Amino acid sequence: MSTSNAELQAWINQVTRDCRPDSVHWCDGSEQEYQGLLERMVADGTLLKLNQETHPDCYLHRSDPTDVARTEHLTFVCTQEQEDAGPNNNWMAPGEAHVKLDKLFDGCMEGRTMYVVPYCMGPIDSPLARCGVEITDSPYVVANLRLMTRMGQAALQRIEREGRFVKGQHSIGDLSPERRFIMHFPDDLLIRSIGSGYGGNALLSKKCHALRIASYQARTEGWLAEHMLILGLEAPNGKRCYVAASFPSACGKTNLAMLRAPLHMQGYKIFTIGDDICWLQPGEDGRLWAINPEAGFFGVVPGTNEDTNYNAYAMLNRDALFANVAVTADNQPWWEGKKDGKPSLDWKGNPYTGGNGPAAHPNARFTVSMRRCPSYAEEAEHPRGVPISAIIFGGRRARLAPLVYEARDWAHGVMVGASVASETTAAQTGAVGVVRRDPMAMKPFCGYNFADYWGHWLNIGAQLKQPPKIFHVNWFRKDSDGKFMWPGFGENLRVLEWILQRCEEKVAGRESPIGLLPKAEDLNVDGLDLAPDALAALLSVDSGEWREEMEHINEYFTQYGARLPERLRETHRAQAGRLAD
Ligand code: SAT
Ligand code: MN
Repeated sequence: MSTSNAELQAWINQVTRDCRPDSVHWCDGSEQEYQGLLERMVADGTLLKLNQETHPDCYLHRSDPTDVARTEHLTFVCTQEQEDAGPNNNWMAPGEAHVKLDKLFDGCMEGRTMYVVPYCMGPIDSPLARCGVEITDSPYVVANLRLMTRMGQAALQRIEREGRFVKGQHSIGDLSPERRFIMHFPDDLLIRSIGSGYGGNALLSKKCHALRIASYQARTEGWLAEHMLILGLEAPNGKRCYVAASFPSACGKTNLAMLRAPLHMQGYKIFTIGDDICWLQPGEDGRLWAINPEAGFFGVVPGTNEDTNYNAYAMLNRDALFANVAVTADNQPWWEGKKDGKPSLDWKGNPYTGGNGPAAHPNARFTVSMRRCPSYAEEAEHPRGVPISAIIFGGRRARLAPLVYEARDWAHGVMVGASVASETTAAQTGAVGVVRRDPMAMKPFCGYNFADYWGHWLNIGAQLKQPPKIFHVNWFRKDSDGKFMWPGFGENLRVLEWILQRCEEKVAGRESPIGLLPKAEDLNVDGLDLAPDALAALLSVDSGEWREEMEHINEYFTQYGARLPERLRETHRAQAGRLAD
């Protein structure tokens, strides 16, 4: 096969010459092609068939044990000037990066098939959607892309019509962490990734394209590429509004996006539009419109059950690809938090003894098409997207941050987002539970200098006649015994209810130096088993601790030097002042 797009054809010819695959396969995105890939992978052991009676069309992939999470220290943004990548990114000069990568890619596909995968991020006819092509030697990556993106013929046609696309060159190489790099060349709309077959490192459409390259592109084109879920919230009166919410990896975006109303809040319904990435653009009507560029979910498996995420659990018994879960004696997938069955083999395929760490890897993942989600919303296919009423920022913080508060205005909201901190999780290689600054949950994903990114956020806000209200939430506050103070999961709907009421101006808030908090009587806690005083603690602002926090935020902002927008500096100063009063 070939393409009428000369740039694409030339690039494919070049990569073929360099990587020297045995054959080249252009992916058309058909069901037949998908089934063929699965069969081939079952035959060579890349995939294991799970119990087809209990889990039809479900498969398990066991990663190389050194390749189970994103590797941020091997991820680079290669702009001409280091300053443009900013202190928030690892940087390498493009020339140096290409020399390194050329060596690693040289002949790396010998004996393998090279797949050419055209894909579209967003509904195929959406003006907000953008296309890309991933070249990979991993059939496992291709199968994941088929579930996660609109991939194949239609995407290629759009590329041929438009002429513009992001290039992603990927090889699993030899899977060695010593020869692993995930490099971005935003000026050339190019990604080159080698040595990993894991999600965010290898499914280049996701974090590499839809966040790092897209955020860079969005800055010049006047939109935002964000690490956010999108949900539709339908109130008992039938009115629907849309919320975009940003949390770091493995902090519950998928759970919130698919939340099922608990018994006492049956009038409410949540519809899922996206669980990880959101592209936002000011509309002609002065509102902020959002699309989900993806077509599937790549979610954390451990902890998922009927209670924590009813809808996700319901998706996991058909047409799902699992990575790094354990299996039961009758070959069903098993993970920590699953309520039935018991593990027979752990995620590495060794007999599970109980003494050797968890049975499933804590970052074990599922890949499943969005259409399999019971709460999936048709609006996910609307070319113009959905209008956003509220933006939520959040992190995982045992202390300090209240359950929920509302920013005073857009600029203050940008400061709230820019100051987010969160404890690290198993989604990235390295220590778990360390608090780090993770502005807008984009620390690992912003493709350019954060200072410029915050400036861009401020500019976008200035264009909105009806900007969304901005909130901050923290489901993860702990008491002095280390126990979570808030039940989380489905009960988070209570907080969404308050947010909705604030958007509709149905309730007033309580002023505090950091923003508006709910009045205790406005947050529905009926039937909740909260410890005495827990609600007051969850909704309290400790001025002393917050004064310290403002110092830390100031130190963090100082790294960005003169590039930090003055407006952000002022907003910080004003809040520090309110805390001092
Ligand atoms: O591997 S991914 O980057 O796609 C998942 C995550 O860490 O958010
Ligand atoms: Mn994510």
